[in-house]
Amino acid sequence: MAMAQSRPNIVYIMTDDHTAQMMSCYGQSPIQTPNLDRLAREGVRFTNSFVANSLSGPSRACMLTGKLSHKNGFTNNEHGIFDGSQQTMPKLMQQAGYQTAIVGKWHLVSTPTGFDHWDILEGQGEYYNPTFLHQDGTQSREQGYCTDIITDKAIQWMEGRDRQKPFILLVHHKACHRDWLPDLKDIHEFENQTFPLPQNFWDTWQGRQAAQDQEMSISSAHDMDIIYDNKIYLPGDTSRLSQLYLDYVNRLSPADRQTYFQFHDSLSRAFKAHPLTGRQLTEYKFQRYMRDYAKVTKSLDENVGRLMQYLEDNGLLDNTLVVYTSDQGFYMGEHGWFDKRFMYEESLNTPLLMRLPQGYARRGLIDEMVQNIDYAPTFLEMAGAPIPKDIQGQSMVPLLKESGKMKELKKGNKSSNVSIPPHWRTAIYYHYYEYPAEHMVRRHYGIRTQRYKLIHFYPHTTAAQDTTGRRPIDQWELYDLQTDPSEMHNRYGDPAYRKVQKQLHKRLRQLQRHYDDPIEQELRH
Ligand code: SGN
Ligand code: CA
Repeated sequence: MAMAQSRPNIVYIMTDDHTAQMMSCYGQSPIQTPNLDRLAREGVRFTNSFVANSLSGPSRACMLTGKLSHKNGFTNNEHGIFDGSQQTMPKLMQQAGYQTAIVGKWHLVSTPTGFDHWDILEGQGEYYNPTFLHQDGTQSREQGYCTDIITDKAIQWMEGRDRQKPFILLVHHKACHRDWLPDLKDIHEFENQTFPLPQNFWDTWQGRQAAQDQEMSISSAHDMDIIYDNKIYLPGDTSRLSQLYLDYVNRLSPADRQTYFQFHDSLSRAFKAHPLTGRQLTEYKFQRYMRDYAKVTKSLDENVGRLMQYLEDNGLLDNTLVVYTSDQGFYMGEHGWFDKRFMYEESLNTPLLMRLPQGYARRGLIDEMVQNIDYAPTFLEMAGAPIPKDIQGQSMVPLLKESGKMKELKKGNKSSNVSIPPHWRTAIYYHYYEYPAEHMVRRHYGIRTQRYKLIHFYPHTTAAQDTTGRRPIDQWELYDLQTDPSEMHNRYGDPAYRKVQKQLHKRLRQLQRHYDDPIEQELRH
């Protein structure tokens, strides 16, 4: 019993596609996220938090297993089915005496394993009156807005839990995933705000072939659809995605539908009265995109506040690790894009905040490079459970125990016996697989160090076998993040970077060997 009380609870909140550029605690954000800011203020904020494969299912599989995609088997959303019979963090937490639960987005096709309780969205899930799949095999359409419902379910489960045991609860939101449908109470928010264009919004992707070939551009009518994505729709309109758009909105009750269309019809009429073209149209789409995303984020922030309030009111805050992260970052117009997938900064990064339980003294910023394969070993160590040898991530516990004051001490006094991890990683490995697929981002792998990034976009088949009708791409890219943080200048082959390039190739090979990724050998054959 003493053990049960001393071990912390874990509330892991993971959103979908919420990016650091849209969180005020990360600076530069055009919107305020006061509840997330509070988490950052009272806890720690990671400045170098990365995913291993910037896509929903793969990212979730990395988190659940502590292993990279080629080891956990879930490399992409479109052809994968998560093998739930494998070792996972929730199963190991159960063995360690924790109660385990997940509510919200699951997105791994197979049924969750290792959870005492689960209640999940079907596939991507819906914003309005979403359908949930329950543990007893039934499903039901729930009434309300998905971010509120997922929070309600999280609170309900905590209310009914076994209070003799510590718990780990995964709260997986759908927000802020496409197509960014707001809670109706927020439908008029941000309408007077004009969002600044990122400085590389009009990027023409010179020297970057894969970037030229993507289908995630705000400017493209095919990639960002004016009806489906921007909700410029009047009855009688038909477009590629209008039916899908209506399917989602028509989940609202007739009264709510009226509220929704009252607002959107007037927008649509105004747009159609003065049709835009060219850059004006692209900028208009950008503003609509930003406003919708901001509305969805507002409700997310409020619901995080609600969950925190519950923990506080129930005396749980002091002995609970609260994690806030996303399944990946997202482009908010950088390079002219929405979506993710690329190994460029905005989608390789994922926000990470933690409010730490008693006994974990670190506060403020943590600059060490962490990755989503690190959650599993971190939670296991906190639970006092052994970390199996085949887990590829590193426990963040040593980073969380150290206090800022101790760090200062150590700087000035090398002999101090403060526990800063001496061998923390200085580079991360990335591998993205989903091509050919929606948004047409080529397969690639790469390494990111503190200053540089080396990426290899590789053809998924030989040129002769490529059935997509597109040119096969086999291109290396190198970025100097210090002089070119927006990754506009591919330095690969530049004589000024010859030495750096050679070194990065070597370190990349080392990482591939270390993580046992067979891709390089495969490409040679
Ligand atoms: C859906 C979206 C895509 C998105 C993928 C993957 N299209 O297919 O824009 O890239 O999900 O996102 S949508 O029209 O269905 O919204 S992920 O976060 O789940 O990996
Ligand atoms: Ca996602």
